[in-house]
Amino acid sequence: MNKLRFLTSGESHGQALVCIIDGVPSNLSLTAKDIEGDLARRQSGYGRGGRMKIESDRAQILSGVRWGKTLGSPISLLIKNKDWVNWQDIMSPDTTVKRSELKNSGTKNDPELRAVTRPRPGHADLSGALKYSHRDLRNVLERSSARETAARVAVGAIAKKILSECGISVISYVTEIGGTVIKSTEHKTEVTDVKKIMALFKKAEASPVRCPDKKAEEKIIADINNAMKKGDTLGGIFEVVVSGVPVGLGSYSQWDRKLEARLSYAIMGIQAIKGVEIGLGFEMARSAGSEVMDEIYYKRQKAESRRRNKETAGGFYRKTNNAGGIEGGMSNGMPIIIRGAMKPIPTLKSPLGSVDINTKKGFRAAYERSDVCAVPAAAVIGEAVTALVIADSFLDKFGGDSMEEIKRNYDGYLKQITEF
Ligand code: EPS
Repeated sequence: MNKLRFLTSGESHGQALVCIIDGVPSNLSLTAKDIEGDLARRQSGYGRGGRMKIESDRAQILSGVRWGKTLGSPISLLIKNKDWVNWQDIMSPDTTVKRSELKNSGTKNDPELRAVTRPRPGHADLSGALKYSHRDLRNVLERSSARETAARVAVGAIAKKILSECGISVISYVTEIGGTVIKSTEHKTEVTDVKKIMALFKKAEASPVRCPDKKAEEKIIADINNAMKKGDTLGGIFEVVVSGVPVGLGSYSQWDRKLEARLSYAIMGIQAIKGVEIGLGFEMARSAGSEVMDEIYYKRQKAESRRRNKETAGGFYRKTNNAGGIEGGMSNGMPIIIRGAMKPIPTLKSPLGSVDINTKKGFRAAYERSDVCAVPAAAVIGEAVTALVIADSFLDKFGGDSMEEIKRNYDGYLKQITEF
């Protein structure tokens, strides 16, 4: 555990986001291009606000990579905030700047005029201010903002790269926004066919709301437009699928080594996530055991072909996948299926009741620029944090300092499982 460690830093309107990821093996091919794609995917999605028109996220690799290959040393990344130019005074780290000398003094960008004293219901604003003793809620909202997820997506792209070299892919799609659910049956966890899941993913990639069902997509876009007009916001559910996973990642032996536990932790760590399900999830609790346990079959030839595809539980297989690819805290060789439920964004145009922290008087909340729906982005972030946990579990099991060593260890394990 914790072979891969990372930290992110940076405020939403500060100069940049910074991340360091440690534990990436050497000789992994890596360039900034490998990270760019996911950063752009995270920025897209119908329902984002004006900020996404300002930013075009790029990760600059500052250390840990030489001539396109990782060194085995910590990798640090820098993602600059383009919006910073508009917030230099308000977000200045400099203590010597006098208000009178600030170029925006007296304008609407005046740092004092822009002090935030009205906490948004549902946001980190109030609890954060009380906890950290801040009189300007900006000191809370800048870091609690989902801007930080750009950094997690960047390190997640590195984790994805490790996994893809070992035949493991991590994809996502949106299954529900504002109560509209996709009708496609392929997304049901009973379905085990990776090709069908990949077809869903392809459709989601082409959808402005990452939704693989055209009819649902149209309704969702109309609902987002409606919410925008009403000054409201929408939440939803995304599903992340990991395929090509070998049996045996994670462990039953200790609570904090269980793969479901670690994945749930990572998904719940995304801003605005309020619920997680694995496989059939809550539906399982409403069913009889005989209806939902995935029965076990065996075919010798399957073992060989699966080994070639680097997707293996040996010759053992299931016809259903209600468990979502995890049993007893370990991957069982089936695709891993995890869902995250995102609440609607708490920054609303329509007024909600709150209390000013200075005057202690009630008010109807004021509006600042924000997103109406960020569920499509959350799906991409879900992929990133899932990839980080799976890559960490993979490195935990197959160890090694270089990609060559890891692949050798992995091949040996696949052989052992095939012959089991
Ligand atoms: C966010 C508010 C909006 C979002 C932001 C998260 O930013 P702003 O206040 O600058 O309009 O766009 O998300 C991002 C910047 C991003 O990169 O995802 C919030 O309050 O959480």
